Amino acid sequence: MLIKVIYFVTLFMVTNSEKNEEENQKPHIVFIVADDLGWNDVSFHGSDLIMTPNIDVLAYEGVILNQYYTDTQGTSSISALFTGKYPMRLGTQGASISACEDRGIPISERLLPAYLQELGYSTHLVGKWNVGKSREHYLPTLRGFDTFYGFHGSSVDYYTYNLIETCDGKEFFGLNFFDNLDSVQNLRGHLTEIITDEAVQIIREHNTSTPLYLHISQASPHAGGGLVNLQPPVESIAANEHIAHSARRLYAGQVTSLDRSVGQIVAALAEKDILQNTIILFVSDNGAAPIGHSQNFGSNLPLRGIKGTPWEGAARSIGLIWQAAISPKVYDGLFHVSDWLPTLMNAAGGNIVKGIDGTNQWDAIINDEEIKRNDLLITIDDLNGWAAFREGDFKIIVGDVPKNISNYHGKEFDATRSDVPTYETLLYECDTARVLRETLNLILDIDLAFIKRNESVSANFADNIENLCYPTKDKGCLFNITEDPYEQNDLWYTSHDVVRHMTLRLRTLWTEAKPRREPQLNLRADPSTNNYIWFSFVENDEVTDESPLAMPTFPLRVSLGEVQYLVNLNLGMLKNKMNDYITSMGESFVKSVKGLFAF
Ligand SMILES: *[C@@H]1O[C@H](CO)[C@@H](O)[C@H](O)[C@H]1NC(C)=O
Ligand SMILES: *[C@@H]1O[C@H](CO)[C@@H](O)[C@H](O)[C@H]1NC(C)=O
Ligand SMILES: *[C@@H]1O[C@H](CO)[C@@H](O)[C@H](O)[C@H]1NC(C)=O
Ligand SMILES: *[C@@H]1O[C@H](CO)[C@@H](O)[C@H](O)[C@H]1NC(C)=O
Ligand SMILES: [Ca+2]
Repeated sequence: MLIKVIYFVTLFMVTNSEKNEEENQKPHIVFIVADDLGWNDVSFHGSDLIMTPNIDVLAYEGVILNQYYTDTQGTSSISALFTGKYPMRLGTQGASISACEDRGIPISERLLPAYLQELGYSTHLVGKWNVGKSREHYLPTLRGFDTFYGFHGSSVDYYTYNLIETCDGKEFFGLNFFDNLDSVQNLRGHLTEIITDEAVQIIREHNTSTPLYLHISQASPHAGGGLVNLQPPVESIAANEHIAHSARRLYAGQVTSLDRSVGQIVAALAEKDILQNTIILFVSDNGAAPIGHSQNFGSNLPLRGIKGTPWEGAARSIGLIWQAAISPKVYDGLFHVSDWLPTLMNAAGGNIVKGIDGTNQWDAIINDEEIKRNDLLITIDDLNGWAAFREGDFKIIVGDVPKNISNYHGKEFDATRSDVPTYETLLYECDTARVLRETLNLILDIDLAFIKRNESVSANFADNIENLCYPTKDKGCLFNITEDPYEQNDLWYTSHDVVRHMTLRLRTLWTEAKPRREPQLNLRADPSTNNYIWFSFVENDEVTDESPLAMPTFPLRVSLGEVQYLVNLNLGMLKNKMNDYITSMGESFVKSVKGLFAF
């Protein structure tokens, strides 16, 4: 009897102290980034054709970020993610870094992995980098990642791991896959699976006495490394046989393999017994390219535009947060990609990072506290000459944006040729649902899931392209995005004060930008001089002789109304300043001006 009591007491103490340890431990962070995955390409947003049950279960059991804004391309978005700053402050705005270009996130910047490293995290990057590789000091293991296994450039062939890029009219090609600083030879298999296997391996081998930050930056569903575009694993094509459009079916295969990868990662976390203490994030770095450069046959519908443009289809991206303890919801606050740094720092118990554009959103999301962000810079692209800004319900776009990339693209992808698989069944049976059920006893409530799906689905979309606004240098576009997420009803002529206020704010941000020059393509990057392996081709301390640039003029001509607004605003501010001054001076002011009236 006594023995039993002692046994129980000991057991109790042990469990209790283990529990405390667990509670005191910082959360593990697994950050999964998809490349060029469109708004319409996950089924939790309502896509009926491409099924993403593993991703969807995380969305339904977690927080769907319904107004998650990235920038419009990979380099710009990911540099904001890692620095917490708008890319235009870093010279990483606009078109992504080319493989022959000497550019990267300036080394004066401190990146998210370095901050987390300081908090005791083991930090690992698997997959894509593309925020600088021309110089060695730009590479991930010199920027805060303990390990790196992946590729540097914008994309890679899914089977040869080559990157092909045209530099000054010459076609360069070579291996683009690395283990820390070394190239990796003898790889076999499909890239998505290689990346997933490595991520799973890192989870298995992780010593859980330190918190884990695992950043998995998938290539999928980006088009392949140059010549060959859509390269899904063969077996994932079969899952999409109901899709009639050939290229769309191959694209869907890429998404299917990405979705399975998410299930495998969740399962590995459960196997390691750390799922209950892990924050999982799943996002896309920007919208899809249904047409145009790096076309992948993804779809942003019903949002307008394609990757690289200032339209919602490029910048309003897929985003979700899952954590065992989180109450499921759709978060409607504005969230910008630069918010991850301060938000995750908060989640990890770190200090507030100052001097950044990102806002800490953890308390708003987790504890329903007040939403702190009311505006965000969507994009400034000085080379193309356009910009977009969001404040409250409104979005303003200025600059000349070509019409042929500003419409609703990819409607033809929706054709089906046979019955679509039953969504509910896929949801119940996928790895993520099974693992959550078996390890955390979380049973998916399908009714709630469908309510959430409906909330995040874009309803009432009419493909009305009759009177769409296309911005020019003389007139921008203004939309109430809350009411009109499809950017169909231009309010430019009916909301003068909003237009003037937002133009002024955007002009101010424009003047704060670090200008970019046209990419200077350096032929020293040629991999054929290095056994067909891409490499860093500029010395860290090499000084490039480039004259300073000035920001081009703001891509909207000043109107009389804008000048009048500015004058009124300044007069108003002057009046307020005078009032403040007089009030603050109080008695002494009265004394000093009394002399004036001494007659
Ligand atoms: C994990 O790390 C802790 C602290 O550094 C160490 O004491 C322990 O031996 C490690 N465990 C394994 C399995 O390596
Ligand atoms: C759009 O039009 C421009 C100019 O006419 C052309 O250069 C470009 O290739 C077109 N883009 C697409 C995606 O069709
Ligand atoms: C979701 O929307 C669809 C289509 O509008 C509707 O048929 C269905 O009843 C809705 N489901 C829920 C749970 O609200
Ligand atoms: C934008 O539209 C929403 C939905 O119709 C409306 O509630 C809101 O008042 C509008 N915003 C402004 C500032 O007019
Ligand atoms: Ca991308």
